[in-house]
Amino acid sequence: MSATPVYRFDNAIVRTPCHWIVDGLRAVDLGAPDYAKVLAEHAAYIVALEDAGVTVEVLPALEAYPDSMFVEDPALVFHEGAIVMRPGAASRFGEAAEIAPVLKKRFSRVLDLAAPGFADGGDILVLGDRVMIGLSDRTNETGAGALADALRELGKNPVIVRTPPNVLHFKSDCSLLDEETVLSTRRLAAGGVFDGLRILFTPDGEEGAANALRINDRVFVGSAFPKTIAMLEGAGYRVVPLATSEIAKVDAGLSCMSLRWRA
Ligand code: CIR
Repeated sequence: MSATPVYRFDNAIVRTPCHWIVDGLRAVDLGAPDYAKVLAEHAAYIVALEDAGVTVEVLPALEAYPDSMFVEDPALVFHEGAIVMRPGAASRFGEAAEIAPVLKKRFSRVLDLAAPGFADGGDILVLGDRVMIGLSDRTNETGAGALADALRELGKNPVIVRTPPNVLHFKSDCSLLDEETVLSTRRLAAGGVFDGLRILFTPDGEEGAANALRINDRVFVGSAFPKTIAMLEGAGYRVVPLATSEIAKVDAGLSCMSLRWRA
């Protein structure tokens, strides 16, 4: 385990949602998100980060990239440095070049994921002793291999795992709760990826709650998931419920909206 818990953060970067989020990528069309409501969810998320002791830099909206508010995907950040990713969706690929100069201002070490593979930050789960890279429709074998090399350069211990079919990102279905515990759907954990860790399973019908976010002494959880909230509170976690119903329409949850690190 690391000396400082991996969920200890004092800095974050977020990006203001652009108007074209209404055209954001989605696997199933449940209707377009309402822009004003997306802005409200995003604003509440920033307040929650600040309340948790995190200093938040808010980047301007990028109207050319509908999904650009989900800054977790084009980059990966650590205390030791940052990696500019190669997003696996064609409409999102250019987001990496937009975030790169921001990272160069904030980190002394910025590595570029080597071409030609692809990898999205949403497929990366950082644990205390290893960094899981989930293969998915957005992260291919070549990208995962290049990312493993970059992670080793930063002193990390990468492990390549599989995301089940029809799950957008590895972290759509799991999150870290503490260095011994993950929150996971049953379908993701069924492959044995979390063997050796304590697993709290999302209650049936609340699989969407799995993309929670541990920040310092609290866990952000979607407010539409009361059974998960009760389960986590019962297990002793301090839960901060946050509205995610609009961003859920474009397959997003609570980790996607920020890059977080300990400076
Ligand atoms: C996409 O499909 O790329 C966006 N609509 C949602 C991205 C969610 N990001 C994440 O889970 N890290």
